[in-house]
Amino acid sequence: MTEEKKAEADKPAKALKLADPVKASIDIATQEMIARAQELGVETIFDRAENMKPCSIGMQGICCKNCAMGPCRLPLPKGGIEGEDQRKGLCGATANTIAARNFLRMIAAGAAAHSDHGRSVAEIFMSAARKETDAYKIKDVNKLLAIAPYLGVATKVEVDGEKKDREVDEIALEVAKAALNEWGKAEGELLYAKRAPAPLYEKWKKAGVIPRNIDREIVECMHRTHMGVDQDYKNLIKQGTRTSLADGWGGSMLATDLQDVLFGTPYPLQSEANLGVMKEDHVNIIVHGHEPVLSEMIVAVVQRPEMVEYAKTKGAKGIQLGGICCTANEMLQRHGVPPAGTFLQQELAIITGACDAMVVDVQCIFQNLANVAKCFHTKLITTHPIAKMEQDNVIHIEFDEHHAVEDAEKIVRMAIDNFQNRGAEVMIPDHKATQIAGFGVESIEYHLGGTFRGTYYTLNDNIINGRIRGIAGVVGCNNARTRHNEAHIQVVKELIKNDVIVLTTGCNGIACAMEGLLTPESAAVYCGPGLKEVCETVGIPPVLHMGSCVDNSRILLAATEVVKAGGLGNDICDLPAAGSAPEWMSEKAISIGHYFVSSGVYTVFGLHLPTSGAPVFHDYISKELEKLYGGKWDLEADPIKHAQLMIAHIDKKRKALGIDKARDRVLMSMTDRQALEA
Ligand code: SF4
Ligand code: MSK
Repeated sequence: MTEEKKAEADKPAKALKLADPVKASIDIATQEMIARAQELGVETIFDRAENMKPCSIGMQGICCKNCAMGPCRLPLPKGGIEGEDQRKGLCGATANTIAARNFLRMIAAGAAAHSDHGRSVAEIFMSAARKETDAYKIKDVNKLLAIAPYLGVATKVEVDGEKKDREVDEIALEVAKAALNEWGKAEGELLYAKRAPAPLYEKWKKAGVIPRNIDREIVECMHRTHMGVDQDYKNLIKQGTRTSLADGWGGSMLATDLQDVLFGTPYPLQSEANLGVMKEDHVNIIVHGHEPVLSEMIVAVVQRPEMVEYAKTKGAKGIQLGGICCTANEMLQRHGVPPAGTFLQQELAIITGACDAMVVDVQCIFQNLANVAKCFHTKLITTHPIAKMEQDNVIHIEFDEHHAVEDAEKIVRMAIDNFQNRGAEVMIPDHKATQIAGFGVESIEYHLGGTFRGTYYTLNDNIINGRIRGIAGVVGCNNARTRHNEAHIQVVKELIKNDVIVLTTGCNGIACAMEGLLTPESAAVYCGPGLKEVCETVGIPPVLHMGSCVDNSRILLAATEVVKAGGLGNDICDLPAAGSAPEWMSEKAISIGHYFVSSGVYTVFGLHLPTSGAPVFHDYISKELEKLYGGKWDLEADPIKHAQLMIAHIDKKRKALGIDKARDRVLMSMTDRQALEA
């Protein structure tokens, strides 16, 4: 070791920097809990973000580690270079090829996560259809009958020249088989692709991007991005399109549909949100992750009188269930279970000292949860065979649909038994907000429909007459590189202020709930006059929570219904609509963003995109793709400018539809009206 290195090694270790709670989050409960964690000496993601900065080359998408000759990093040299072709990896891969390959791998991982979730649900659906389990049954027969035709399953049978209803059990079994087949069939195309508006389906057909089966598209992404295979960024992203469509119109849509059939289609209900939903005198169980299959059983078990009694024998007043991330959203929309927070609040739920068990399944789960749980009495329970943790304080109770109720009982009893082990350091922030959640394609039709029957015509009418300026899908994660929830809330408030109705999912939905934007009353405070009038007349919030990450498929179908209702063009890209993920972090967000774009939606991401180091590829996805599918990517980190870009796009579409003048309507007084009637 040189003298210099020795001196460096002998220096006392630097103290880790701590996050400033107010700079880290706009949410008071979160600020309080970050401060609490620091007081207790428990490190959180907010502190880690202060001490480790991201790699700027990776951030721009121009680091390739697809073979052992790399990683090859291709930053633009200071002062620039003479020609783009001077930037090459060892094999000659250009920045565009590398960024496109990385982008494709993100889409593949995101699509895999959503679709594997869908596959798990389809497998349980099959068990239910075969009656191999008592825990799961067909709950929503209407939804089953609604989706069966899209999977090629007849709901009627001809007997003696007469059409008769088929047995539900028979239909369920065929739906289960047809659905599972979508992951690996040898021939044909994704059946749900035909649920898209016909012109969009034709665009996909012409471009050759209709998915063949879900798994195949993901596998092909991995093959094409292996060293020395596909080297043309346009051809690479074509496969990215096909894979993302296999996610949005495939794995995710199947997950949503089959969950609705098994657990019930969501309808609006009241609940609360934020860490304040936890109760000091109750056993608190937090479910976290994405797959609702075990949590559905936990919801049922905690409501049993004998469980509540058991909790009382341990000194608790009852059992309080809460959630984090999208398992929370799944439980919220069907049962009203309140989310205790977004992605960035998962450690904080344990730091309250009142979390008796945190039950995790798959996706978005910090490995550091185990380290935080070690500092408290919390039982951290992994439940999925594909998602274990290495730390020895983590308990693994593997979920099996054949013993689903028993698994849930074991977990709930463990949490109850743990109530007595709480330390003195309980601190639950006193902040929560009321929300109305549980919207979907069906309930929008019902709530915004006519007096006597559900329809999308009334929604379309309000868009055409300009009361509603347009529709925005604002979705996605938190990202510790930016102030928690700030961009989510600013983007959404700017949109509704300008009469744009917002459809939300994922952590954006939870963030909006925490901010009080998911109540009909919020319309009077935050909306422009047109949207306010609609919300007050119909009694809906200006921000409609549509569920979890896989439920972004509900947004695709809602947009399709708007097209079908007429008067706003023939395709999704004709609609005055835009998409947004202001604080994205997950590979799933890239897959979602890309299937929105490929379905005709102008989609703006916040923070940064991993394409900025490859300007030609970046231009291709943010300009040229629009010619193929009608949608395109955009990037804007500033939340207000971000929302304004979406509004400008909405106005452009209104103009193209010839409905831009409707916004100039004069609001008539009663005297004016009487004069007209006379
Ligand atoms: Fe470098 Fe090419 Fe290997 Fe990538 S595939 S690491 S660019 S040599
Ligand atoms: S949970 S993917 S942080 S939205 Fe679906 Fe939130 Fe993003 Fe996970």
